[in-house]
Amino acid sequence: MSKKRRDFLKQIGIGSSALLVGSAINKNLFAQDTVGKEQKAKPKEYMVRENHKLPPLPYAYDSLEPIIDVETMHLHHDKHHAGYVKGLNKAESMVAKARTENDYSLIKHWERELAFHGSGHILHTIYWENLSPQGGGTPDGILIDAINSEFGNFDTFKAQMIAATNSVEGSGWGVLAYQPVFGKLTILQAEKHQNLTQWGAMPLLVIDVWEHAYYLKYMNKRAEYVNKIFDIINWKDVKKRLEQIM
Ligand code: MN3
Repeated sequence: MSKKRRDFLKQIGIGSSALLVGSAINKNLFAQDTVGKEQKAKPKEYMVRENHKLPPLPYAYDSLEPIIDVETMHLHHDKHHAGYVKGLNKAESMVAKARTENDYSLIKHWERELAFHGSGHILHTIYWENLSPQGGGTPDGILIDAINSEFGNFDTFKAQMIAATNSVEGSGWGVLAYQPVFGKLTILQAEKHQNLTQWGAMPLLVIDVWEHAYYLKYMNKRAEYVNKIFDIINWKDVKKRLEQIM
């Protein structure tokens, strides 16, 4: 680090101990105040990206009790979802670094991380909003019209959604999606977060069946969790997602 930069950081109140912490904070500052000649002198500097933030839950942690317990909500949101946000930021940073350094020797790994953590972040963000303490019941408006059109009626849709979600192999999701290419709803399974999709499908309702979503309360009884979650589905949110696409 140049003396000039050290002086600059001192001026803005970042002392020498903070500088020793290293990692993201310092690299962000480096990238932002690297201009002109210094940029040429340090061609390998790159921005550590923190584009993605963990969104807060749209309700209290204990408000989905007794269907989803408060301990599961804390672990699931604060640890698991936070981990996907962190992993996505890291993957975006590392592909940016690969571009800057023109070194793509690890690109396969980071592209896989982009797919896994990016999809994990997207699906969890939808999952929280899909649920509500005031949820349950049945959908209305264009959502029930689209369900009736594709599945015949709500009960048939629900039977397929539950069967597809329960039978996800290993960790994954049941997904009700709108497929704009075909102009209709479809039910898909996702293994992990990113496998077994149709390109273009827009998730409207997602049910997380990774064990971390239910194991504390339901243990190995995935089907019981999937059945009960229908009592807290926020159909207004699911309908809003369809309205925004159509
Ligand atoms: Mn999860």
